[in-house]
Parts: sequence; structure tokens; C-alpha cells
Amino acid sequence: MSERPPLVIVGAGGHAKVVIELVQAEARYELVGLVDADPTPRRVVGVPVIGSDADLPRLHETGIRHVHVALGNNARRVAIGRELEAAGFTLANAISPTAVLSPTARLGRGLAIMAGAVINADSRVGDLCIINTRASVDHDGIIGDGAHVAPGCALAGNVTVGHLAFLGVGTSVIPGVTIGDGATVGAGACVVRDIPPGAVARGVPARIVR
Ligand code: JB2
Repeated sequence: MSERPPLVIVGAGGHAKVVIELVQAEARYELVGLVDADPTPRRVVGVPVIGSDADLPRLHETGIRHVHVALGNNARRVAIGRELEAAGFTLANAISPTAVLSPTARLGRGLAIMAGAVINADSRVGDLCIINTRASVDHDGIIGDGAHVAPGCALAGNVTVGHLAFLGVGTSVIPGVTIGDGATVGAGACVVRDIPPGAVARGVPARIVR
């Protein structure tokens, strides 16, 4: 029997595919399977769908204590993650062996940190965030719970990203800027001044459109 703790991934879509391969590359957990809103038995990159969220209490009783919520929707990922923590599960991180993490960075729970991501000195990443492929967070960055920094984003030093914010693919952010809670930044934007909570911004330089 494996000595690695058993883990179930919540979600079986595109994001889960990437997380599965992170978990396999890390080899810290024994990946038992996936639970999805669609429990139809099938395999996703070779890993079986073993039920739906309704099966999680039963899986907990069998000794599975670790989950990773692999849903791209920020609000849903955080809501389900918090519910599962309250139900006694531990939110496992899924971190690529090719991510570069500063020893002084502080990381939360339930994170997905993809291949080639960089988290630099004294940064803080909250719970249930996605730091996607080749995204970088420079020194003293603060990433709020449930935020998603999409592939190829480049955050300079002292950037703050609020809870549940979404930075689209390839967003650049100059030093010291704050992006508010729940804000959305469109792909390819260059953020040069603060974005208020809940705003939608896009363009170079980024302008608020909503
Ligand atoms: O409440 C739920 C739930 N809601 C939707 N519980 C569980 N266990 N599963 C849920 N789902 C499932 O999430 C759907 O049935 C579906 O299998 C999956 C969503 O798949 P999709 O590929 O549409 O999205 P994703 O969240 O895996 O990935 C999105 O976000 C990523 C960050 C996509 O936009 C990706 O392209 C992106 N890289």
C-alpha cells in the first residue's frame, strides 16, 4: 500500500487536466480519482471520475482527507473549498516541480501553481488561488484568496491582487499597483494604475470599461 496520502480532485474539466498532471509530477499524494458535477464514469487524462460532490462525505469516511478543488471559476472554487474545509478535508496544493518559489514566499492552501510560474521574495499567495503557466509574481506581491493569475502574466514588485480577482492571459502590471477584489483584467492588458474592486479593465494602458 502507498504511504502517500490519498487525494481526490474536485472537477474534471480543462483545469483539472492540468492539476492532475501537477499532482502526478509532484508525487506527494496518491491520486484516487475525480468527482465532477457530471459523475458519468470516464477517464480524464487517464484518471477515473469516481462520483460527484455528493460522494465526498463517503470518501472522507473511507480515509480520504485531502482534496484539491480544480475549478476555474473563482467564486465556485472558493465556495466549495471552504465547504470542504468545514467538513474536515485538507486543501492540498498542486505545485509544479518547475515552479520557482522563493523561500520567503508565504503560500496558502488549495493552490494550483503551474509549470514555469515564479513567486518571488516576501510575496504572499492566499488560499485557493491559481498562478497559471509561466505567470510571475515579483517581490512583495500579495495575491488574495481565490484569485486567478492566468498564463504568462507578469506582475512587477509590490503588486496587490484582490480576493477573487482575475487577470487574463498575458496581463502586465507595473510596480505598486493594486487590483481590487473581484476585478477582471482582460487578456493582454497593461495595468499602470489601481483598478477598483469589481471593475472590468482592458487595454494598453488598461482602462476601466465597466
Ligand atoms: O460544483 C461543481 C462543479 N461545477 C462544475 N462540482 C464539481 N465537482 N464539478 C463541477 N463542475 C465541473 O467543472 C463541470 O462538470 C466540468 O467538468 C468542469 C468545468 O470544466 P471546464 O473545462 O468548462 O472548465 P474548468 O474550470 O476546468 O477550466 C476553466 O478554467 C481554467 C483555469 C477553463 O476556462 C480553462 O480553459 C482554464 N484554463
